Amino acid sequence: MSQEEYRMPEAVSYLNSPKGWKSWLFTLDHKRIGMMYLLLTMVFFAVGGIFALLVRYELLTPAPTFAANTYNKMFTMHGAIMVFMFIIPIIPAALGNFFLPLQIGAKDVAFPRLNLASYYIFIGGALLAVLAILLGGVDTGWTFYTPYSIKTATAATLVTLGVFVMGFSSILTGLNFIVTIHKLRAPGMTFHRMPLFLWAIYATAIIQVLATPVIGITTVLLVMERVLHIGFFDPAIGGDPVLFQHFFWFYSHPAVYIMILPGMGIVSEVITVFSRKQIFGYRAVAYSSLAIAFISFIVWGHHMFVSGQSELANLLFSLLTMLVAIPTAIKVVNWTATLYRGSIRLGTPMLYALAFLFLFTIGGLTGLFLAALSVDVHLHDTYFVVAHFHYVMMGGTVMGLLAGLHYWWPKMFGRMYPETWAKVSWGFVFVGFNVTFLPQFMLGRLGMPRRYHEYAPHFAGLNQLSTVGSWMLGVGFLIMFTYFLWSLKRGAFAPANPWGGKTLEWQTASPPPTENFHQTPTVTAGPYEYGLKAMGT
Ligand code: HEM
Ligand SMILES: [Cu+2]
Repeated sequence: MSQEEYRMPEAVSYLNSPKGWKSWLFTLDHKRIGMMYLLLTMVFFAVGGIFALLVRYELLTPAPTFAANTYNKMFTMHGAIMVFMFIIPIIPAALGNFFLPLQIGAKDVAFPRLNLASYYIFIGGALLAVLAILLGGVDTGWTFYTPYSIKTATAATLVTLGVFVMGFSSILTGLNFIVTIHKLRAPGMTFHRMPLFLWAIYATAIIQVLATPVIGITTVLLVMERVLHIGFFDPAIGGDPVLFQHFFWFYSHPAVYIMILPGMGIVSEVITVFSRKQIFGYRAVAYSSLAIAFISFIVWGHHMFVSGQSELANLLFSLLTMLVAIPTAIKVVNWTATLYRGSIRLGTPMLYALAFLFLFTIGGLTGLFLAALSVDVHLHDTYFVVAHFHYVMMGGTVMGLLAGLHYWWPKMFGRMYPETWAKVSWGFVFVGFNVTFLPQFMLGRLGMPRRYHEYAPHFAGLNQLSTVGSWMLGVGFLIMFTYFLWSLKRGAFAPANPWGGKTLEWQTASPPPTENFHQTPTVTAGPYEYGLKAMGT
């Protein structure tokens, strides 16, 4: 197996060969496509972040600052952009695209042209959404609940069409990944030698393929109702608004696992490599991804406990929801057991992985509160729910993403980032996150509803704390943006394997050549065999 320890500055890699912007826009290289996804989704993260800061600014004081309509648009654009244009696509489409072929020892994904097409389909859908923002935005909330979403005069048609189009990108990417994993693994790379990131990507891809069509159909029905006045959801013309909620959550609950599973996959990689120890319970961690994917399809009704669905449905959905805690806890316990007596290095990727472990656990446990029927009646539509899903989506997925971004940055760009600044930024992000969202649990428990632009004066203190936290988060991300940018030009050249990883992406140069490996690697051991006869390093 070729082993290029140090890259010379002038070395040829996927980044500089071939040259020219056209070679990027029409590339079939999974690494370049992944990189283009990364750039785009990061831009959306920034835009969504600005809307978040505006929302928190409104809530700094109990009295209104912006008009109610403006506020409605701000939280809708924040939620819709973050969910559909950032957190659902980013890990699979950017990091998954980049690292799936590398980690199985392949030259590319199974269908490179389809991969590029998926990217442009995503851009097409995103453009529709951006157009909607330019035309004044949408005010329905990211959930587009009927009957309001049928009546609103804002650009709901465009946004839902955008979601429809972006859905195709997600489905096709999932399909591509499933086929790639089945067909293109290097000799010796059995399923049980696959890195856990790929098990997570595989489980995610199954959800992408099976669940996304449902949101596609739902948005089409909504648009048909808005444009052609066919009564699907509006009771005034014979429709059923609760039906919309069923359709919406039948996709959107599995979608929360499209968000979290890839983050869990990254955490499995990082915790193992930074503990220099075999992962505890490899198969349990791998299969629990599939179990989570399966269970995610049968719990959607937990978003609808107070919608008037039958008591029996409530009972069953409550019970089924609690089941998710089992495979989830299996993962958390196995990660913790991996840390036990490991030789732990607290590099930035590990700090983010530990943040994930801590924050995601809080998010998951508060999910169980919400899954308990009597408790949810009190907490539904309060800030408690907002805090819960930010602990899982930001405390979980975003921390996992940042772990992955720091872990793989040297591989992707061939440069190191400045470790001290990365740790400073981590401090701001971690503390800022908790200052922003911990008070929201308390606000919710005290009864503060979500989506209101003015509130009772006795909620002011906790809200101010939360807004200050959002500024700390902003500072943390600005520092991160700055050192990443700096590193692209000035960072030290990265060795092929800076962290001592055992998976295949570390066995090729940093950044990798276009064809990934000069010779197809042959795999003779599992991905984390520290202390045993190692693969390479
Ligand atoms: C241990 C696992 C989890 C359980 C038991 C759980 C349970 C729940 C329940 C019962 C609700 C509904 C609360 C209500 O509206 O009254 C809820 C809301 C939500 N959860 Fe979770 N959850 C879990 C994990 C996750 C994960 C991993 C994510 C995302 C990565 C997530 C994202 C959300 C979102 C986005 C909402 C609210 C959506 C909205 O109304 O805008 N949850 N969760
Ligand atoms: Cu759910």
